[in-house]
Amino acid sequence: MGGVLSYFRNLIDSKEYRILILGLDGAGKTTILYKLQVGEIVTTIPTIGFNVEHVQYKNLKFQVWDLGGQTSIRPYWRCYYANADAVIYVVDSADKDRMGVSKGELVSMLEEEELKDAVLLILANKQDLPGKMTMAEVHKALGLETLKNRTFQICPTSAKKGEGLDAAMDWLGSTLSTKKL
Ligand SMILES: Nc1nc2c(ncn2[C@@H]2O[C@H](COP(=O)(O)OP(=O)(O)OP(=O)(O)O)[C@@H](O)[C@H]2O)c(=O)[nH]1
Ligand SMILES: [Mg+2]
Repeated sequence: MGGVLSYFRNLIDSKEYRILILGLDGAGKTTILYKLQVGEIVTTIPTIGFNVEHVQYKNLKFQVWDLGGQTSIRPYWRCYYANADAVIYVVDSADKDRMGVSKGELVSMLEEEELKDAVLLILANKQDLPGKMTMAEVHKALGLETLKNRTFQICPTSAKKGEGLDAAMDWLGSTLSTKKL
């Protein structure tokens, strides 16, 4: 029996999950993508278009799409929604002035039919910066208490220091694997 179970588990785990990284410009999406892929902080420039990389995290495989977050590029996010298993939504926790804009983009993204089954991981990034909002403050500012019918988690991270990403990815990995069983 254990053999049969592990056979199916391996089959499921060999699936490559399609993940989108979204969020406003400068939130840290590209930094996070390459921290996950190569384990290092790379020097980034604003993303015009997208980066896509294969990421192996523990025993899971992800195809990760990092989309540019500038205002003029955001309308193109929806071109990538189809078949997304999860969205990683990145927030700059120190960018208090634009928290409302970030909330607006999050809310309209979540209204999209193509994303109705996608798991949502919110990263309250840049926790290393002075004056940053705490995870609880970001939770409130984004109105997450009103989210319904959505599997989601919010995690504090500092991509720069490499803090919090492992815990966040552990949650995403186990949530996606469980969902498929
Ligand atoms: N202090 C601090 N800086 C960070 C962190 N994560 C990213 N940054 C910096 O924030 C800046 C923007 O990071 P990017 O990863 O390019 O941001 P992005 O979300 O990809 O931005 P767009 O491509 O324009 O959408 C860079 O200078 C990063 O080094 C963090 O956790 N803490
Ligand atoms: Mg980028």
